[in-house]
Amino acid sequence: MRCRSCRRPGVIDVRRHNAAFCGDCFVRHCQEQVRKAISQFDMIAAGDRVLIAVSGGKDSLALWDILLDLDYDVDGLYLGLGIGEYSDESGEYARAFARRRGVALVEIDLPDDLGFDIPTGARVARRAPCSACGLSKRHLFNKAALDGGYAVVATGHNLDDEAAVLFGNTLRWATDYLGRQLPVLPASEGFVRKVKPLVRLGEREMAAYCVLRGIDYIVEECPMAAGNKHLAYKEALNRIEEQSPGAKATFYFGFLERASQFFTPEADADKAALRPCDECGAPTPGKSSNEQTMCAFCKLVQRAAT
Ligand code: Q46
Ligand code: ZN
Repeated sequence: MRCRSCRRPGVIDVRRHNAAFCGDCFVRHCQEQVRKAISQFDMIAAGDRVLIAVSGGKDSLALWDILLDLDYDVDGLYLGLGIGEYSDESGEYARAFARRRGVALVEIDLPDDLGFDIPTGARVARRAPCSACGLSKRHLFNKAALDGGYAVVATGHNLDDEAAVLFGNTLRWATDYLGRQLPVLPASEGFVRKVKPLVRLGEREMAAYCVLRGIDYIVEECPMAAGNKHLAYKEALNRIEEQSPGAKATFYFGFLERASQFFTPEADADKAALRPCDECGAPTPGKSSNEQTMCAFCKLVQRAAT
């Protein structure tokens, strides 16, 4: 197995590209894939300040590293979820990376700053933990970006994540979600732009990138993930990929090229119907009458406080 670019001995093969790479060329390959994704989907414009949501895991730290090396102006945002040791440890990895690269890390701690943790918040709001968590992340990442004057929020969702989410949404024909499943969600009233620059790279590639670059990250999965459907979809797609290398990329990019436009009108209509939350001002599905409009995040905070 020789490196596709320089013919030195390869250290990783990427079956999807039918290619192997040495360490240096693999790091360049990852940078190139991120650069291509950014330009293909117009993710970040010159001068944009970027806030990257870092979890302490391999994907977000690798993406932060790559964006810094590509000379983007990018600060990190770490959200402490209050999930026991998992959160304590993942925060340490995010802080260690920021120290090592000498970059800024904004921190929000759910228990300290908002008075609840994900396990408790989910229980009192009668939501699944990942649903309460996803809701909190979406709300707080957007708010932190608006408050800090950032143009873009970047997340470390990779090709495996996006293919698994697409698979789940397709199985349920969740047309509203399908209309929003894009690598870029443009800015609109009350929302900053959201981008996923890792869509051209898989999970295994991000783990290899971190090893080659000496980036320490939390290896354990979040304990709340056990048994969730997302993992089952990932496993199913991994088995398909094993048989047909490239199947995930064909599935995901084929959707973007040939199918996503059929679902965007529904998502656009949903967006047009949003009204500001009476509590925090964030756009939320509004009521037609004079009833109070409260966003799902404010409801979660309210329930968790009682
Ligand atoms: S952190 Fe949050 Fe994930 Fe943990 S509670 Fe679920 S959504 S699994 S990416
Ligand atoms: Zn609100």
